[in-house]
Amino acid sequence: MTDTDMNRGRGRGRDRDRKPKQYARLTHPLVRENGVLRRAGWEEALDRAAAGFARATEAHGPDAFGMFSCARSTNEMNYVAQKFTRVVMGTNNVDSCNRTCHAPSVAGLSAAFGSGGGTSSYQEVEDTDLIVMWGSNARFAHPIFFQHVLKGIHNGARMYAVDPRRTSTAEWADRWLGLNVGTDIPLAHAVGREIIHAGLANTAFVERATSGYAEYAAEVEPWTLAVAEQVTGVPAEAIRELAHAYATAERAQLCWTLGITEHHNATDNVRALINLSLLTGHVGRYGSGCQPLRGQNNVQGGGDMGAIPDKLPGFQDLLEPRNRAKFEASWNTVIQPRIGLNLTKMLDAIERGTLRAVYCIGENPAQSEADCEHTIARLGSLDHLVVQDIFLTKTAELADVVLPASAAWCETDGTATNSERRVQRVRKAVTAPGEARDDIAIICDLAARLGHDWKYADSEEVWNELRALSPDHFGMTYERLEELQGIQWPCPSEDRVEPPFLHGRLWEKDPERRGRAAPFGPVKHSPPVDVLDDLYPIRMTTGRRLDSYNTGVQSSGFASPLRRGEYIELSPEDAARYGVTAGEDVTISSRRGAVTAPVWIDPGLRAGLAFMTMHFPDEVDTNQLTIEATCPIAGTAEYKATAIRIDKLAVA
Ligand SMILES: Nc1nc2c(c(=O)[nH]1)N[C@H]1C(S)=C(S)[C@@H](COP(=O)(O)OP(=O)(O)OC[C@H]3O[C@@H](n4cnc5c(=O)[nH]c(N)nc54)[C@H](O)[C@@H]3O)O[C@H]1N2
Ligand SMILES: Nc1nc2c(c(=O)[nH]1)N[C@H]1C(S)=C(S)[C@@H](COP(=O)(O)OP(=O)(O)OC[C@H]3O[C@@H](n4cnc5c(=O)[nH]c(N)nc54)[C@H](O)[C@@H]3O)O[C@H]1N2
Ligand SMILES: [Mo]
Repeated sequence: MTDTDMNRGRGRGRDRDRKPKQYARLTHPLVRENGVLRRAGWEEALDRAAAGFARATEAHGPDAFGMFSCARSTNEMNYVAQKFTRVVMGTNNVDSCNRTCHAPSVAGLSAAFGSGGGTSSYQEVEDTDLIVMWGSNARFAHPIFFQHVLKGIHNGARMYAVDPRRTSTAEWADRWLGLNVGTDIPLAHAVGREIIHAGLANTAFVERATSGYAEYAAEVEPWTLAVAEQVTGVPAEAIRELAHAYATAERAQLCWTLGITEHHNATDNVRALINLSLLTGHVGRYGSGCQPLRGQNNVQGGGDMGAIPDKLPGFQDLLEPRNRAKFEASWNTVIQPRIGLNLTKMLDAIERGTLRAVYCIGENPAQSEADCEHTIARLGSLDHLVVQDIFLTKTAELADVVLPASAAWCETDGTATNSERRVQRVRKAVTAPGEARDDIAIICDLAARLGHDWKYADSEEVWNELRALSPDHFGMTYERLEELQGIQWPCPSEDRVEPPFLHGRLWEKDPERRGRAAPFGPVKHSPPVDVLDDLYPIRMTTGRRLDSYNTGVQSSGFASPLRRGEYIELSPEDAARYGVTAGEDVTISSRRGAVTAPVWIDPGLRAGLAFMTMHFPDEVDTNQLTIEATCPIAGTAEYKATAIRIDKLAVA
């Protein structure tokens, strides 16, 4: 029976009566007066915004300022936003929602390969023999990439899906490995051990291109198929099959997303997967690679442009004095020689009272952060909050000044960078409504009020400034980007394009290369922080549906006959066990809070596993339930593992 059959008549009728919140497009600036936001002119709003930043840093020093930059906006905008933070405000406290999703991928890839980018290209997924989708529901969340996956399957590739839920992506796989939430390291280690014991490791590659193999082999040794079956819930024979398929494939793509990265030990999870590519040599050559599918349209670019606390534009290390000197000369400034705070740490610093003013561009942390009531209290305690968005979000409702921006994807010129590191042009197709203005123009007007007169005639001028400072982008003129329909980084030369994959050096027979070997990460299993017990016996994971986007700000306004609102999705076994039926409202409680939502029965869920989205926070605020346990290396929260209970509503 399909889930449509199981929920027939329960969802649609009910959903017709539910009216999702329609967000108002921002058409003019707003300022807070006597506790409420009122309409203001641009001059007044910009004066107030700039004065508040100046007050906070004059009283408490430059690190009292923090920038949340926008992963939906252009590269050029992110470049200007981080320059504003470093040059005008004098701090490295700049970050974006990369922190809530793929910061662990960047950290893990950087540790192994020295670069945080996905190692291969979309075309290679069509030209490969095996695709492993690990903790990724790409059919819903990366539909364009999934078209390449489908072509790969059409061309003969086999596919494995590793996900606690039998997702829409898993439906396309040759085999679905339904593991227990938070047991990816045991599974990956058992795959690695099996590869070693079956004599299928690529020993020549391991010897030539990697380091730390002995420690890795010792770490995986206890993870026999039988032990792993017990911990992960995946049959030993399925683990063995995956190990043999991956190790014997001529070419293999290992793709992962938030099922791996939204955990308290996320960077370790990423390392555990990368280890498998090192063990088999499935990296650094055409058709084989490690591919974290990035979330927002330009979250890759935001990081590349330096809108992160530890890197300068072009992903250049901030702690390297030569890098700082180059930017200091160009920007005529002194860059703080200390790594700034990431988004997670900025929120902590607000609570400590050391961070007093935030400039939030195109982010909605009041609804997207784990344990969001806590985040709302923190944002509410700021001396000064400026929100620059295209809609009046819940975060904007907390602001002192709200600045209306044009939407980067259709009302602005610039470039954006996708998951395969391809920089592409975006063009202004329509004019922004009302008085809404370009993100870059707004930032520059604030910079001018704070004593920095930057004049950029257009986005190309910003891009050329970046190109001159970033060797990886130097060869990408706007003209070439048009002509070649996008170019992948690295692109150091104006007359060449580089191979579509990274780390080909790992295959070079270069005696000098030893020092650049890719290290294995001998990581250990660590179960989810929010433990199951008699009071909270159900494991809930959260994620996405095809027809809605993140906190719903950009997607709840349009009508879709297919879309249903928020539900608590339960397995048929759990619905029977707790005596609840499809469509019935229940209370869902965690150690942080409680919400009410109707039940949806999903036969793709195993007993003990529940699912909710984050798409309808105005109706059901899922993040009141989630836990703030974060990865110590990357700062990402464990959105994927909450302990909950469900209760029938008391009859009045
Ligand atoms: N339609 C749509 N597309 C989107 C978005 C959207 O909101 N809507 N958001 C964009 C953004 S910001 C991002 S970051 C991406 C995210 O894209 P995905 O990461 O693909 O999306 P999710 O549904 O959050 O999580 C993926 C899967 O992880 C699984 N999972 C949960 N826990 C575990 C675990 O412990 N181990 C393993 N192996 N798997 C686990 C879940 O069951 C889920 O199917 O999507 C982007 N694309
Ligand atoms: N429970 C749970 N929570 C999660 C997750 C999960 O899987 N489960 N996933 C996490 C992940 S991966 C992410 S990325 C975050 C997302 O969290 P957020 O980034 O906070 O949420 P969004 O809804 O994507 O908010 C994007 C905002 O950008 C604005 N915007 C869009 N385009 C532009 C533009 O061009 N200029 C400006 N100035 N603004 C613009 C939109 O109007 C919107 O308000 O949520 C995280 N929260
Ligand atoms: Mo994301």
